[in-house]
Amino acid sequence: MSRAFVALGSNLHDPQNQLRQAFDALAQLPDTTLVAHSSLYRSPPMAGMDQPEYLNAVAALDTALAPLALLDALQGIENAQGRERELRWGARTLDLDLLIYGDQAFESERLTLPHYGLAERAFVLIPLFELAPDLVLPDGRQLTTLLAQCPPQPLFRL
Ligand code: A4P
Ligand code: MG
Repeated sequence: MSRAFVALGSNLHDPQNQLRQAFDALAQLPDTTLVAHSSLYRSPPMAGMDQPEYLNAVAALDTALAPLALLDALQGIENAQGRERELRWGARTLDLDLLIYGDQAFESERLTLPHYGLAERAFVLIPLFELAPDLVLPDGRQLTTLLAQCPPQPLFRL
């Protein structure tokens, strides 16, 4: 079993319901336990894009699925909740990003671990801190250090 962290984001079609549905779907993945999920957080879209506000959260999983199998499963949940891929960074019903998988650092066309945006995104770091305040990344950086260095962003806990 490996401990994995998944970032959830939604800014279309009732985001709160999208995230609740996604927690249920994560809990039903094969060979996987949903250990915990964070509070939900509201924030404006990154980079001042003209889109509705986002709701974000992070989930902790214990899983026996290999990283690429877990990514397949996450994309299956996105698709089941009506995700359409048009624009990069476009508005979406549900985005599931695999943030961390155990202590693995991994780079391929389909999967980069840890997730490339982790360190710059308060809407990822703060809910992750709720679940794992002592987390250390595979490269040895501490979550608390990333949080201290993250540019300030508006974020409201529901
Ligand atoms: N991929 C590579 N590594 C990973 C990983 N660790 N986890 C590949 C998940 N996917 C990974 O993702 C594009 C490709 O990344 C996938 O095919 C996968 O093989 P996608 O989900 O299809 O497309 P995307 O979501 O548009 O791209 P991306 O890079 O996930 O978008 P971002 O960077 O997550 O930005 N503002 C706020 N406030 N909150 C948000 O949640 N989200 C975005 C999306 C923009 N602005 C936001 C938020
Ligand atoms: Mg994504």
